[in-house]
Amino acid sequence: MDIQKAVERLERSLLLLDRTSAWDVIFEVSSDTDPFETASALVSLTLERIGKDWEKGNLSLSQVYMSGVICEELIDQLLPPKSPTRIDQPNMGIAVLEDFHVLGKRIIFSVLRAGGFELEDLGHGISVNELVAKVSEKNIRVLLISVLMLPSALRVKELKEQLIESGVKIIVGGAPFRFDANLWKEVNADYCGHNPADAIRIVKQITSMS
Ligand code: B12
Repeated sequence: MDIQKAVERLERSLLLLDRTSAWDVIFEVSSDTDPFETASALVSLTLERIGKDWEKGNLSLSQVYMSGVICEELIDQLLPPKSPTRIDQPNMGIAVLEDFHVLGKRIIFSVLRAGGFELEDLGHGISVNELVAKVSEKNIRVLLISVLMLPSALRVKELKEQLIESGVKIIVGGAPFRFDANLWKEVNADYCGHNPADAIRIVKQITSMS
């Protein structure tokens, strides 16, 4: 199916709160070769479009909210199961720093676990100090950070400063890093990814180096 048409159809279904037709679009798209990857990309593109329309004042926040809720339900039904084959790796964790946009973290968490990686879900809406405490308590060596708001993205710099001595590697992802391609370097992150495939590639790279 043409992805642009699928985005338009999914957007219409979400704004009408029509779960059945939203599911139909996802189902048709996910019959391709990599079902979860295609469906999560479709959800990201559609929510991004809805976010832009909200920014222009064409939609209300409640419409964005309900679209997010329905997408969470759809993604939950599609999430790949944890792989029984485990990979030898350093301790890893994932969190949404400060903000409450949880969908991206949920996708990255499941995709990595489906790929055989073990990682701790360190939560969302978490402050820099709380996260540093959790990282030390659980001896995390690779930390994945998902943020959707610019102020949260900027806090990564402070996080890195507090973790620099322990040598924890930070991988960042989420909308602010897509909007500004240099932001990850400005906040001193070690790596930046834009989708689940990037997350797997970067984690494999770090694992092969350790
Ligand atoms: C849905 C949504 C909401 C929902 C969230 C529902 C939920 N349960 O998560 C609700 C309605 C609650 C919401 C609230 C708000 N939102 Co909002 N929201 C969005 C929207 C439209 C989509 C986000 C989303 O879920 N996308 C789908 C997921 C799957 O995509 P994703 O998170 O980007 O993740 C993918 C990749 O980025 C990547 N990825 C993500 N994390 C990571 C991490 C790693 C390590 C890697 C490798 C990859 C990776 O992989 C994922 C899968 O492909 C965005 C628009 C946008 N362009 O993103 C605005 C947006 C993020 N929101 C915004 C704002 C301003 C708000 C509010 C402040 C609004 C308000 N006035 O109250 C609040 C703040 C809430 C808070 N404190 O966190 C702004 C942020 C602007 C900015 N510059 O900071 C945006 C960009 C909209 C806009 N264009 O202005 N929001």
